[in-house]
Amino acid sequence: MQQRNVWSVLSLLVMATAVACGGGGDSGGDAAPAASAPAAPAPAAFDPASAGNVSGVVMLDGELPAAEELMMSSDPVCAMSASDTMSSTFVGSNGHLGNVFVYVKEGLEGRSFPDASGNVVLDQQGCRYTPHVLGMRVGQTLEITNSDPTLHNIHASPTANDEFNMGQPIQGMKFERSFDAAEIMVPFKCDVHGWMSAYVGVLDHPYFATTAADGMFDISTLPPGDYVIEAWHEQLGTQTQNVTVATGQTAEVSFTFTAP
Ligand SMILES: [Cu+2]
Repeated sequence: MQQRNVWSVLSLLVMATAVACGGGGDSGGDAAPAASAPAAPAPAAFDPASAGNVSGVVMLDGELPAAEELMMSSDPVCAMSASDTMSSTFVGSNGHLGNVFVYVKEGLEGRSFPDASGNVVLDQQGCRYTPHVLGMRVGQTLEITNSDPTLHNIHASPTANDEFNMGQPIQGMKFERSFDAAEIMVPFKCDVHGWMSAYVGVLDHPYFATTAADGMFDISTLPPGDYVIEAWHEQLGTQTQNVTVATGQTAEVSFTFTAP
């Protein structure tokens, strides 16, 4: 009995020694201090000389819905300064659709890009938000300005970011906000003028565009690779397309939404 206990203890010691030596790593006892353990791999560097582009057009299949009449008479300033039948939701002509946000949804994971330079402006002018659809970067400054001699109330209702709701009663007022997280899309409303809305796409990369009234968009200087491009419209939803971007080439992508 006594002898078996001795052997048990000895075998435990042998095992413990083996574990201790093995724990030193593959370098056979020449263990590196924990502090010099390799950090997470640096994001893949991107040489702009290797870039390609994506461009295309967003079409609307069917009739562009007529602009609805807005109840601007509730505010004489608005009634005087703007047409009350201009739609921001459906913009375009000849089957081309504007105010569609187009961006790289997948394919840039693990990359990092220089911070955005300059601010993005969302103006309240003629009792509308200008622009109606815009994109910006995480952390970039959004300047919200009031060009109208009337009270506007800027009410952003994000889901991934913090909500805010502030009045701008005086023409020329300006305040600044930024967003901490990517979000497609942050809706903006004016609580004073029910017809006023805007949508802000917040991204952690610079590859996005809003279609003009001719439906065209360009996303330039992309690293070569395979991407999923998404087109977003506030009422018609989203569509995606896969695209391969090659150095020095412009990949053409088009989207067609069906009119409501
Ligand atoms: Cu307003």
